[in-house]
Amino acid sequence: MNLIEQAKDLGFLAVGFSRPHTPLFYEPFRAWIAAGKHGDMSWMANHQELRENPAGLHKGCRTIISLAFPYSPEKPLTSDGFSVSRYADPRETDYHDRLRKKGKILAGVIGQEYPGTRSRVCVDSAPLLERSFACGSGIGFIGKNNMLIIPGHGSYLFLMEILTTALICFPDVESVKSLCGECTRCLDACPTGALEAPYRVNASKCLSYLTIEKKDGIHRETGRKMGRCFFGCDICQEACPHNRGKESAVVTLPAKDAILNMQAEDFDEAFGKTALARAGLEKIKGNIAALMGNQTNHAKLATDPHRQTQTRTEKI
Ligand code: B12
Ligand code: SF4
Ligand code: SF4
Repeated sequence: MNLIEQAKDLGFLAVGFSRPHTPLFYEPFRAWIAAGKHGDMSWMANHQELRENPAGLHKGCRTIISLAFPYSPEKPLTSDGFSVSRYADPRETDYHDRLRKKGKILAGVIGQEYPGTRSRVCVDSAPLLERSFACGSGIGFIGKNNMLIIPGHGSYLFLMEILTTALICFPDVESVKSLCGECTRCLDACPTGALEAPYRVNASKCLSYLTIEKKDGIHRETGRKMGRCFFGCDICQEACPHNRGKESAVVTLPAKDAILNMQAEDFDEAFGKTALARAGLEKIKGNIAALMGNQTNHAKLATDPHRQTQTRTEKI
């Protein structure tokens, strides 16, 4: 089986190729950082030279392969109607681990097709502008909500890249035309105004950032805008016509009070291997408290040993 056949066999939706040049949207990225739109995610401002010149991430890199992998469009619900983002499906192990395993299989295929070459798999783990490369490789377009959208599938997908020293030949890339047109549904739907303009997310206002990445708790004012979702946010994707017809939901979580009463061991046992572990139990409890109209306990959050986000680093 060749690389593309094997990728499809492993469940990938699309495969695209680029050379390791400056990413398509590097300048808007730089402006985004300069304007401080990355909130407390100081790691986003690091390694700008590598984001500009991704060849530095993998010595001798000659091809970047962008791959898109779908996740379930079913919204995960608690038994009493609260929810988390679809990407954090508690039935699945964290996508970083799942995709990395698949990526390694594909790297093996490349090694067989191009003996003597080396490949590196990246899933959300390196200073690499993944959406820019996916868009530049012709697998989809970037919507005004910033999401990489594949026509006919939508945006409920993860991105992964394989950086390889193999000089893979590919035809001239045909870019996918934007299908946003005059639509502004995502901007209109965003409850916090984080989508300040088309293609411009102010991360520090984004519920995904506030409920997962931000170290401090959430203020009551923001809590009111969270609806019933206590981890991540899918609102600008739910509003998008390219995800239409994917509004189903499934109960995969215990009731809210059961989560609030969990001890660290219970959480580790139930969700330790899922994407929910990134925020940690205390952050999740704080998020629930915030959407219920209570203030978060900041002191407790800062010392939660189960929270993974405080030391996030990107591998270079
Ligand atoms: C930091 C980060 C976040 C931050 C900041 C979000 C953001 N929009 O930047 C926070 C925590 C808020 C976040 C939230 C989410 N994230 Co996130 N995140 C990342 C990460 C690590 C870096 C993104 C980045 O570089 N941001 C900086 C901005 C400026 O760059 P950008 O997002 O690539 O946006 C580009 C476009 O705006 C474009 N652009 C600028 N001007 C213009 C003009 C035109 C005309 C066009 C076409 C494009 C364009 O240029 C930008 C720079 O390349 C990536 C993984 C990676 N290494 O790329 C995942 C990633 C982007 N996230 C992902 C996901 C799934 C999410 C959430 C859906 C999770 C959730 N449900 O809660 C939300 C979506 C929020 C949103 N609407 O963007 C996926 C996206 C998959 C997809 N289909 O696009 C990624 C790729 C992770 C992965 N490997 O799958 N995320
Ligand atoms: S993820 Fe939610 S808060 Fe963030 S930009 Fe989209 S709608 Fe707004
Ligand atoms: S909601 Fe409309 S404007 Fe926003 S990404 Fe989807 S098609 Fe584009």
